[in-house]
Amino acid sequence: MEGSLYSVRMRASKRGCHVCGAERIVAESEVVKLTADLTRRALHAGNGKPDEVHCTVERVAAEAISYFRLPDITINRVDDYREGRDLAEQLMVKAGVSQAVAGQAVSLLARGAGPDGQVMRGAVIMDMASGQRLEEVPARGVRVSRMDLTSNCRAELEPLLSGAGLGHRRVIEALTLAGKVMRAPGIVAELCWSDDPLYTTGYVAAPQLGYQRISALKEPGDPLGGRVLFVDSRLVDLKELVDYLELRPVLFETIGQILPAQDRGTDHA
Ligand code: WAQ
Ligand code: MG
Repeated sequence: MEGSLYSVRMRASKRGCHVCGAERIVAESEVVKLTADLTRRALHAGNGKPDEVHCTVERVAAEAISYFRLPDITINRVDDYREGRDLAEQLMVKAGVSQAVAGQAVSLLARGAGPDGQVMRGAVIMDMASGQRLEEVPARGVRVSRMDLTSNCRAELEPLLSGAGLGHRRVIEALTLAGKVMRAPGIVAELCWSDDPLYTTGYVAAPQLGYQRISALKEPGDPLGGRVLFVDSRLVDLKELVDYLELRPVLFETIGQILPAQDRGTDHA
């Protein structure tokens, strides 16, 4: 990418509750179209018409950008969300999260991690051993921002994802976010599923496991979702971590692999 790059962030809310958001880094020539596209997306979000939409455009200093490779994607097919949640727990444990904390994180997202069981705007930060929540403001959480693919990387990845049946915009966005999270100091794993009532797929991502997509992590119609980032708080300076997640610009310039689908459901065992 040449010329100036801009971080474009959108967030939409309704009566103070998060409705949707997005974060991109694009060339100056794309900024106007992108802000229009993201505003349109916000106004047509599946979970309620927002009464506020904010778009923020900020120039990114080229020297500040880190360039990385995207994580590999593994597709896990499960028969229902219960199996999905079991698998998610197994994967979190493999990544170093204690069994009890993995279960606690799943329950937290299932009942709504924000105050009064609402959806949070950002992610929970959770200690992998004690389950203690470390984010400062529980309604907001930590919003991972300032990450995207280079235009070449996007052009290479999009047809591959579409060919694998993964053409939904949520896949690329989640993969990019998980990619940035996995490079963060002290992160051991991430758990995520959408707050979109119709989008039931989620994932566990971890440095050693890559992006482990799980076909169902909630029931259709469920409006709750969220993200939990697990850290080893003995190794982490929280301020350094949050600064990296929110502020440090990251671009992915190389795609990862898309690994063959695995049937994890008991019907297929
Ligand atoms: N930083 C931190 N947390 C975020 C961010 C962010 N930038 N964006 C969303 N969240 C949190 C917030 O609590 C949302 O309610 C929750 O995550 C879900 O966000 O098929 O679409 O945008 O491979 O609804 C994953 C599977 C889809 C994709 C996730 O999340 C696939 C998704 P959503
Ligand atoms: Mg959403």
